[in-house]
Amino acid sequence: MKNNLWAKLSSGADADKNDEIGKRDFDIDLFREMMIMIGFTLSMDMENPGNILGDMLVKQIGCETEFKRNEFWIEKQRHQFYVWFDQDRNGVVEKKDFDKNAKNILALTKWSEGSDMATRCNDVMNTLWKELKHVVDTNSDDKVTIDEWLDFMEKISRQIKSKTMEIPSGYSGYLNLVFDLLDSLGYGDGKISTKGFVSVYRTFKIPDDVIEKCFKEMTYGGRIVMARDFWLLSSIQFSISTDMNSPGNILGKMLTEKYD
Ligand SMILES: [Ca+2]
Ligand SMILES: [Ca+2]
Ligand SMILES: [Ca+2]
Repeated sequence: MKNNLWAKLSSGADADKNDEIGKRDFDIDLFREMMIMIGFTLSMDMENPGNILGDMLVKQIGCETEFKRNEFWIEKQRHQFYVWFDQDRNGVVEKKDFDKNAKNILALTKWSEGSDMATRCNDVMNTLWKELKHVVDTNSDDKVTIDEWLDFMEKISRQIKSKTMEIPSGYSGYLNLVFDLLDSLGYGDGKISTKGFVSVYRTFKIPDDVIEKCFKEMTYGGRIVMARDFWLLSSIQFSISTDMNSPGNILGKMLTEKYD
């Protein structure tokens, strides 16, 4: 992924100063992630002249190649399907799984039934289910199989890549909801804390120290605040990036038990 521009920029980096970052090539990776983040933020306002630069950078850095499934991508999506979405563990995803998912989120966050957040949580789950069913339940049996799920995520990944990080609305609503879930545990202050991050991923039986280490690495040793934009960026990387050092893939490695 490093082209001449990045090679030039990284040649000035002083490796001796980066000991605490360990194996990560700190300067160039941080710079690249920051650029993607700026491009992503700016791309929300297409009228902004600065967006042309952001758009160009995002295309150059993240979206320059066509999306292709690989083994790691399939493994991440299988995790999403079987652990996050197939709540009753019967091997297919149905409306009732989405209902259960919403209930679990309400129980974890203590958003009370009828509150704005609880209403949004239920709306997001209903919308995502409808979108999923509409896009990939081709045999219309109200069940989504793992193969149908992989098709859905591939369509999303292709759309994000071809349209410069434009996320389909149902999936975008879901990613934002997960941010609100992670943000609200600890303090609902617009950023994900280590505590919030640990309390969600602990439910997947991942040891606390592993989750803490992963979060620290994702946030470049705590240098980047995990605010909404950075979470969305990480989630997009989880879906499309082939860069194994990107925050989204660090998360992917943790979820698929490849992280140590
Ligand atoms: Ca199920
Ligand atoms: Ca089906
Ligand atoms: Ca928070």
